[in-house]
Amino acid sequence: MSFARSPGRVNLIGEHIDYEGYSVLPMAIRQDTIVAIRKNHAEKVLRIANVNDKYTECTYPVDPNQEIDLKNHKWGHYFICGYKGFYEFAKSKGVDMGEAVGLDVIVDGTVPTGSGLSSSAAFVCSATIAIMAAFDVNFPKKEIAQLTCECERHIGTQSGGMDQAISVMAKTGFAELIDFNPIRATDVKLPAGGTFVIAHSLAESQKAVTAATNYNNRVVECRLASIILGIKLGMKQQDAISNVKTLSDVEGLCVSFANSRGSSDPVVAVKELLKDKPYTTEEIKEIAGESLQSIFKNSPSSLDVLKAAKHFKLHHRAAHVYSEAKRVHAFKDAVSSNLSDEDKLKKLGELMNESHHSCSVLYECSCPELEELVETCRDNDALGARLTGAGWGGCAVALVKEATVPQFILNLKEKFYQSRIDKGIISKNDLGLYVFASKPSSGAAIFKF
Ligand code: NG1
Repeated sequence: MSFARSPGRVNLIGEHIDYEGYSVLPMAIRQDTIVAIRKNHAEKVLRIANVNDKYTECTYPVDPNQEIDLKNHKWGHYFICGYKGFYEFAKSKGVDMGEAVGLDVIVDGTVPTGSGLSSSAAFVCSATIAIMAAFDVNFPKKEIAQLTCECERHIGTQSGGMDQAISVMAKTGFAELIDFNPIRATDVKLPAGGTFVIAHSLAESQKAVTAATNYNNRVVECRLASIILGIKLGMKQQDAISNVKTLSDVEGLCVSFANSRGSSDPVVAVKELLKDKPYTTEEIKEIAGESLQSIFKNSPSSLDVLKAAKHFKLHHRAAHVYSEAKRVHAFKDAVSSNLSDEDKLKKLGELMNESHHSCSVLYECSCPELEELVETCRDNDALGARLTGAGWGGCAVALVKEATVPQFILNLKEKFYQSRIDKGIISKNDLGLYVFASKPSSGAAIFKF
């Protein structure tokens, strides 16, 4: 029998930019998902049970090439993401897996679901690592981070890779600056005297279910924005469509354009070259010289986005991505600057507030409950507060002076949660699950018996 654990995470800054190739700055939290696994040679089936009986047992065939039924969402699908991804990766490495065998699996977890704390990545990572342990296969952490990101895409979201990277590579006591292409983690020691408090807005964010209108919609909008920027900055239509995948691919062109205007900020190009009003499908087709269905013909989840979308807010999305990417580096620079710890914390708080504003106004991934919660945090002396994770519900993270944390949490209970307790939305006894302080925790681990 083997056990694997993988933590959830809170993203401190750098929202919705990992899939555009930009660095992000999360830390692991202590809440995690644990997967117990053993081979079952008697039955050729994957049997996936959960300690919590809210999640009923799921069974799947042992075929690693099975399709995941995305139209019929089940919690066990996340295990299959790990299973499929593991086999694909093992095959690419030339590992001979022989004939598939049955697996008995039990899952337990403390990462709140639909909360922006990446319960999905914690599950996919612990599942994948548990499968590695069951088959006695090991890969380096960086490869596991990349592999688990690809695993999670089997659920139909076009994930960027932040959550799996931090879940696998986190170290106790440090947040991590995560770079992509290739994945790399740099330890970030946060200034003394500040604590991050995580608070749930109590609006559940069902990322996989709402992918076509929310998460994947933004991925598609960013791709369209980058193609149009590429074309407007001199690329041939076909080259832009074939070669430009993310806003980071055209950042150099945008910066050169900004240079010609006496700036180095790519947002200058966004402001001049992408119109402020939303684009229609026809307008984009006209500029790109190709229909959107044809541009995205190889991505079924993007085609679902096109079916659901009325228009595309390219200017706003690109302005968010480029400005948020800069804030991540400003955050890291402030941490390693010569400022006093107090001034560092003040600066980090300001950057978090700016990030929230950009997520809310430009990226439109907030919701009324998150707005109220972030406002309540700031009214109660948080140095900064912002939504964390994909948004559209889930958690906010607030930076609070360490000495005031107990009072801050009490104030949130009174000003945000009490009315929800009165309405029966949550029980008073469960409050500790919805609002808590968190220190940077450790990454994934395997235990074998
Ligand atoms: P959460 O909060 O776990 O839904 C998602 C993506 C990240 C990142 C953030 C937004 C997955 C597994 N995670 O996080 O990669 O893009 O949104 O910054 O899809």
